This record gives sequence, structure tokens and C-alpha cells, in this order.
Amino acid sequence: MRPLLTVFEKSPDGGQGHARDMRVRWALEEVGQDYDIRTVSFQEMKEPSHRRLQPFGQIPTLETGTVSLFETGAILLHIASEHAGLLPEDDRARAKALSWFFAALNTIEPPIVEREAAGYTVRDRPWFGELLVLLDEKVDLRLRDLSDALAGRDWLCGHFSLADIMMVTVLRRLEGSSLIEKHASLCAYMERGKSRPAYQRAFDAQHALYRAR
Ligand SMILES: N[C@@H](CCC(=O)N[C@@H](CS)C(=O)NCC(=O)O)C(=O)O
Repeated sequence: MRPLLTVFEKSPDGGQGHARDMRVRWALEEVGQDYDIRTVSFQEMKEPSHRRLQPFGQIPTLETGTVSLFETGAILLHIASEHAGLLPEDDRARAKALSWFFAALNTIEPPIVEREAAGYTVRDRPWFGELLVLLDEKVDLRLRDLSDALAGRDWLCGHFSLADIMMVTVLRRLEGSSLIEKHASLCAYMERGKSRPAYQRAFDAQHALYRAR
């Protein structure tokens, strides 16, 4: 069986590749693993049959025929454990790549998502402007440190790795915002990721799906 990936039936971004299946598609393309997709509507995502795969009623999930996974961190680690090329063989380099992989998920993504979520949930409150200043500062602090850590390097750990798939897809949530645009090195890093053929194949596949709907 080819791995089966669940994705949005209709992506809220219309195929801009911000949904989290994009990071899974990219990893699968990097290792040359073909896959199938199953689309789920927002209603189906909350039904027991999908919650058996994803307890929070979200996408993506990956079923391989042997195992079933949810959480993109776990999915990407599984792909890296089954295929060569996404994590370095050398212990020290591998430890570094894993650290950056989790930093993308646990240190960089949360303040970005928190800021984005405030825009959906409390935009009409009188104190939204003040809150946004605080949320912007939290994001900027992380971006400054990330930019310093990346200085002089193309990829987080010397060579391209799983950490870059996670970090680039996380940073893409800020595309078009002055928060990221003021960090030229981070924009260049994102563009390096996006110019990889595997990224482009992954992007085109999800874009074609939503364009057709
Ligand atoms: N931590 C989860 C987050 C999954 C997630 O937030 N998925 C979004 C799509 S990108 C979703 O399904 N949103 C709809 C919802 O939460 O109802 C992961 O990395 O897999």
C-alpha cells in the first residue's frame, strides 16, 4: 500500500500550501515516496471515524498499511526513519537536526500560530491593537534569534534536513508580513526551501487539488 495522507477537502487558503499536509507532502517528495490522498470535509474531520485516526479532529494523518500516525512532527520523523536522506547519519549532526526540528515545532511555531489565531478570534475587541503589539514582539524575538543562528548558513544544520522542511513551512505562515520581510536572511532561507524541486512538486500537487474545486 502507498502511504495515505488525509488533507482538507477545501483548504481555507485555496491552495497556498499553508495547511500542514504540505510539510508531509514535501518530506515524501524529498525521499521519492509516492502517496495517495484522502480528502476530508470539516464535518468529516470531527466525526468518530476520523477521530480514530486524529483524536483532535484535524488533518493531516498518514496511514502506511503498517502504522497510522497523526501530528506532523511524528509523521515527518516516521518518514525520516523509513527513508535515508532527511536526517544525518552522524550522531552529532543528527542531534542538531533533531533539536532544530523540535525548535521549529515547539519554539517558533507557537507564537506565530498564537498571533494568527488572535486575528481570527479577537480582532473586533477594543484591546486587539495592544495585544497585537505584544504578539508581534514575541514572534520578532524568535525570528531575531533564528536569523542569528542561521547567519552564514544555507540550512539549519549545514546540509538540508527534516529540520528545514519543518522550519520553512512554519515560517511560510508569516509570508507577506513585515515581521518576516524585515529579516532578509530568513526570506532568502524560505526561498531556498521553496526552490527545491521536491517542494515544488508538493506545492503543485496540493495547489492542483484546490484549484480544481
Ligand atoms: N499539531 C498538529 C496541528 C494540526 C492542525 O492544526 N491541523 C489544521 C490544518 S493545518 C486543522 O486540521 N485545522 C482544523 C481544526 O483544527 O479544526 C500537527 O502538527 O499535525
